[in-house]
Amino acid sequence: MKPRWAIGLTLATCVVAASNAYGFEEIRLSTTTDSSRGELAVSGSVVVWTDSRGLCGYDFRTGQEFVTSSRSCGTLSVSGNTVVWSENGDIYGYDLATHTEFPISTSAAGQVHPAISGNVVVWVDGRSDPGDIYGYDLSTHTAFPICTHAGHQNHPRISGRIIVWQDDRNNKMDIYGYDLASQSEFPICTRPGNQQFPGVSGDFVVWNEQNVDVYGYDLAAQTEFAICTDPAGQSGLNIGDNVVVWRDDRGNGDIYGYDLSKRITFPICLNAAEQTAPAASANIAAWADSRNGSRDIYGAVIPEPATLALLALGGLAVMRRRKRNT
Ligand SMILES: [Ca+2]
Ligand SMILES: [Ca+2]
Repeated sequence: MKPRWAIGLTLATCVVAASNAYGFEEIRLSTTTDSSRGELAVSGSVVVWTDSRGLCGYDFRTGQEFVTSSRSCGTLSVSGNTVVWSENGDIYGYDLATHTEFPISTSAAGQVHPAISGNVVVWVDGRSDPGDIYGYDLSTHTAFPICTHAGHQNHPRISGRIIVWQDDRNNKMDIYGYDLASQSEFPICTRPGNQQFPGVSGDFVVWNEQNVDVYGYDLAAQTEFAICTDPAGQSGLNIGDNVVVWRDDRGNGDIYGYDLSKRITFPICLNAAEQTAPAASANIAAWADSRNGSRDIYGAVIPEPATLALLALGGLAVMRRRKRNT
């Protein structure tokens, strides 16, 4: 069941005349003119990013931006109240509720690209070879190896007990996974070509195919499916709950989404400026946006899946009109 704020915001989005032509009310989340850096991340109602002030965020429940005391930098990940990031080859965390920063892994080798789900943090670790996957349980304060196979394992993501990453052990990029419950590794996609930058949410694994398309795999049904194969490039994909988002080059650097429950694609932001680095949860999409000159953070409330189906039709009509006019 969705939290009450989400229902209220969804209704508001339906009632208020949407500020873009395909149903999403775009909101500027960052108030500084300093350019943001790296990626952004979403968990529930909260969007976090890093800019010159340090770790910043916006909570859709309060409609307020917040600036923390943390100096966090670069690529970050958030789950509940915990934000994690890599800094000078170490992994740190920040608790948004207690406003405290804490180290997670500071071993001599380099640790980069952290991701978090619940109490488990995973990252790329260089202590044995160019890239292995390690994890840390915040509740038991224990670190553990996840994949130390020869070859380069990179870009780990985690959802619950499932960890996924890209792996070049077969001399090309494949997607592998690990189940924390059974402590077993398994291949997800090892076919020819490069599969990279995976994401995972529940039973769904998604990845970038050959640097241009988006594919998914249902771990429960053990079936693969195409999410977006438009001839233009798709990149920077991210997944949160049932929503996949990516940057799409079919227009002018836009943000698109895909609802895994309804299996529908919908445009989120087609603004003429460049949009990049999207992230999402069930209710929220956020991205970096250059419409004001600086790299600002924008976001939008994602309507219920049933409403999305109608909006997708409207959005497709907008795209067709745009195509006719060019
Ligand atoms: Ca390795
Ligand atoms: Ca654009």
